[in-house]
Amino acid sequence: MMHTHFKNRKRTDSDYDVLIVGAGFSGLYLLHRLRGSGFKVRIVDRASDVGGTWFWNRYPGARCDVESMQYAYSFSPELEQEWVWSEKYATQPEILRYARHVAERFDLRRDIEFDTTVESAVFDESNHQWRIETSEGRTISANFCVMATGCLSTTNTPHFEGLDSFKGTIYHTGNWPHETVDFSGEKVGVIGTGSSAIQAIPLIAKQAKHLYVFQRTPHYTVPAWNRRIESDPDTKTSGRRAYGYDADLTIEEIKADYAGLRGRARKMFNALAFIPNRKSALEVDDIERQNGYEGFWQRGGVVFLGAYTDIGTSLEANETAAEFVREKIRRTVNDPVVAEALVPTYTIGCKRLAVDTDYYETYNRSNVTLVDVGQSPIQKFTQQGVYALDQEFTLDSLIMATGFDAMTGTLLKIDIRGRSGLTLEDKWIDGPKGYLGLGIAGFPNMFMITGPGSPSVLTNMMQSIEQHVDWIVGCLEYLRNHNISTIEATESAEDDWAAHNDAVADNHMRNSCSSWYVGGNIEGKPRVFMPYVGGFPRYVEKCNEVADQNYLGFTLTT
Ligand code: N01
Repeated sequence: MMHTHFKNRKRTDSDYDVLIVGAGFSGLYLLHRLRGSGFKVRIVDRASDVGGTWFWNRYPGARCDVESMQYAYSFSPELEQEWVWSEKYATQPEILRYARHVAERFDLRRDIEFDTTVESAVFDESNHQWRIETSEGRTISANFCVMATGCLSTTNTPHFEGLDSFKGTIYHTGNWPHETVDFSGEKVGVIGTGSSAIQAIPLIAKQAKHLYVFQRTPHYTVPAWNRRIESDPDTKTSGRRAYGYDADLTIEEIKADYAGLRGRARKMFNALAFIPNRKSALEVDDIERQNGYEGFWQRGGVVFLGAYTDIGTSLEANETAAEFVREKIRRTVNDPVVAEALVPTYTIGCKRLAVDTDYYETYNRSNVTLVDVGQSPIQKFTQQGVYALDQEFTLDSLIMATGFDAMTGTLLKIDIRGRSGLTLEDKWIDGPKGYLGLGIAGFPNMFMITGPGSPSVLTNMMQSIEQHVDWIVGCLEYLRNHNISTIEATESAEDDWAAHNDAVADNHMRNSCSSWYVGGNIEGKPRVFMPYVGGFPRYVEKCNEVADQNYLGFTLTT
């Protein structure tokens, strides 16, 4: 293919028009689109293969909590039709196979460098180029740099006294070994009870001799009711319903109108197609309310929060949903003391709602012990295990299910310097700031995909990724067509967007507890509600307006 380099009199030749950091779903699609538009593009990724989060998170039970038919690209109708998901919620190995299939199908690998970690990215004002240095000592220059680095890609291992002395094996769910790990006959400890732990615990409990779960805060989780969904080759029809969403469509029905499903999803707050209840939890009587919750519980999945319109906005309504789940926990867990320790008291949906298979049931097993460290933190590690509640728990293996330095951690690990040597670390000293989660004032020609200030993690990521990629490609084409050499968010646009973000997050239930959404899991991280909680449709409308008005809120220079 002919590459149409950016032509501008101020430019000296760069290695690439666009350097993309990250070969997850964002980077792969961006490479495909930009190459198709004639740009010279390169991806670098620290991993040895494509897949991003699905490359690293290989712990037992890892799967997506967005249904497979929706957690898939929509940009290629052929790809949509030919790929066959086997389960309602795809496992990590299946999603990774999908990412590899996409890389092969669109011949992406020839423009990706694996095992390449970006150490720094510095904007050179003399020629308007980014200079990217890798840990291997290479320098790459590019006119534009796109951070497709993912929202949950830097693991968090909290500091525990004596951890280094522990003689057993330590794992992190977010950086799991590629070989099979067998816990048979072992005493295993898990620290954390977020989404990762909730998926891993039931499976590890079946294998380990004994499992100790160290829980600081109980988490709400709803059942997945996962099942196989592929067609039955004998009858040529699935006969089985693929979806709890969208009127229980089968795979065949979805594929017959995939665009319709996507279109309906894009109109939804979280970019997921499902049929929410249009009533307030407070306008119906107790019986109707319980039935409503039960119906959504039986559908399974994160759409439970759509059981009534005001679960996210009214504390009183939220409490009715929370109490419904608390009662489920009390009825599932046999030991009332353990059940009560598993019951969360904060608003439901504040921390990300988890989706599970047999999580609460697992605490009825005789080889599982819940160690409630909510009131009294883990004291220290020893060679043999961990001290908590003034007792020593001896362990062969320890699993950190302690999450991520979300949304900003990966960007801040790279030494990013914009105009006049401004570092991103200094710019974000009081929390991340940017325009639409896409651009940052002081950092021209750099884009983020699903960055802080965009709906990202509050939506079906596939939809948000495609929307950002399409916007960035449209923008780069515009700049090329108008012979523009730099684009940079203005500080006033950034300030206005931050004020709007804060206003919508202010009274939202997602902002009513400590979570990684607000950086609450990382010591010293400024408390800012990072994703945009105004909903996907409103956000897309704003992005489109900005593009339609020749990138209003950005400064363009020739
Ligand atoms: O991480 P988390 P995660 N002592 O931050 C605990 C996505 N995801 O990897 O709540 C003791 O949620 C911490 O306790 P607390 C999804 O978006 C998706 O599980 O801070 N405990 C918490 O229990 C998800 O939200 C999928 O008090 C400590 C846990 O560690 C995000 O990734 C699957 C501690 C961390 O939970 C992150 O999930 C998996 C300490 N010092 C993940 N420090 C699906 O698609 C932390 N904890 C299904």
